[in-house]
Amino acid sequence: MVTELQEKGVSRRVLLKELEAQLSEDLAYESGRILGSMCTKPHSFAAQVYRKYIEKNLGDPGLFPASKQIEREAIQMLGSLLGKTDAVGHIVTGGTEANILAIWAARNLHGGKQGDFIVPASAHHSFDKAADLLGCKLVRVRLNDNFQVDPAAVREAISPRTFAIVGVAGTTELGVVDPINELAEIAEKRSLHLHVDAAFGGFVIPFLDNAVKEHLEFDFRLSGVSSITMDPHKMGMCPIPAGGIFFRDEEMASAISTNFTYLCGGETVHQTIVGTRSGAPALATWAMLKHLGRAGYRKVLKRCMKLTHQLVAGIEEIEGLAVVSPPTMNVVGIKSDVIDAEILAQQIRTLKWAVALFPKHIRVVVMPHVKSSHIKNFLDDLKQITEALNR
Ligand code: 0PR
Repeated sequence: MVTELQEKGVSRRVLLKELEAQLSEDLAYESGRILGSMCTKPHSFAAQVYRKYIEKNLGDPGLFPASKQIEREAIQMLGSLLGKTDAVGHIVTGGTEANILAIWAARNLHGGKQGDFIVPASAHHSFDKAADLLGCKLVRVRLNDNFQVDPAAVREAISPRTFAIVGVAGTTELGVVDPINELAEIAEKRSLHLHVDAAFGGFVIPFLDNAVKEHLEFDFRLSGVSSITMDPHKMGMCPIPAGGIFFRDEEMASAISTNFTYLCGGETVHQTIVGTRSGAPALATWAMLKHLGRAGYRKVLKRCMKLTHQLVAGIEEIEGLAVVSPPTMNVVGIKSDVIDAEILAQQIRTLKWAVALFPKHIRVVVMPHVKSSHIKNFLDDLKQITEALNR
């Protein structure tokens, strides 16, 4: 049935009731069935701030200079997590926009309009969008046995056309961290832009135990890192749309600047894809960072990691199932040597668990909305499914 716009309006009460009824078919994070998402229920305080400031428009900072200043402070706080308080950045619509902005800047800076950029085989599909939009070629290179990009493959793939390398700190499929330090060395030696996609891992790695994160260098402390994606709307627990793009310096960021003067603020600079841009996500991110502090985020992650280990231990007890690799963060790949991943996923989904399916494994992301009881119920169902399929 097609819904056409009617002549006469309908009361708020009737419409809210209708929406409530229609939306009951959506999954809710509280149900505990969402195990395959990298988003979560926004923190109640972040949601409160977001709702309150819904009209702020950072596309016209002359009207909202105070909101712009708060965005700057949020960027500085995030920059401090990434080893550079003076990184130049913006709160954007998500990891996709952030990754496109990074490749766009790298392409413009290195004059690579006919150029190519190198990404790991595990890179998120937003880089395919970037390549298509920017008219560049994307070169995917192989991973090693630990599902990290192989630096030797990156070296081999570099050509005179190459303008950038991408490394991932927290891959979409397994939460693996690439050897960013080695990529940074290559980038510096060859004068290439290194973009680190830490859309997910940016809010995880800084809050891991010191002994673990020591081996996971990924940020501006490595001098070869030029830009970083880090999304508040994933493990930052902020409302969608809140992604983060960070450049090492203004020169890089200004490679994608559009300047114009007709607005009442005079000289206006946009360094994002969108023009009109809600300020609410930036204000919610600012509030969330201040409210939780480092200790708050560490606590959230500690709980997610504890449940991740509960999940891994449970999987290892189920005959025929295994984890793809020991998880670095709260992302777990589940595989079977005897059951096809697609069939396994189908069965799991029939029991109303929402999991992600990759060619050879199922992905569970233990986000803050996941509880121990959900993991237990999921493991019980997994056991039954594998026993039935093994029979
Ligand atoms: N970089 C990495 C490493 C990602 O994992 C993702 C998204 C992005 C960039 C792009 O981020 P945006 O989706 O914010 O543009 N990773 C999730 C995924 O593909 C996105 C997602 C989130 C999917 C919630 C489903 C979902 O329910 O799994």
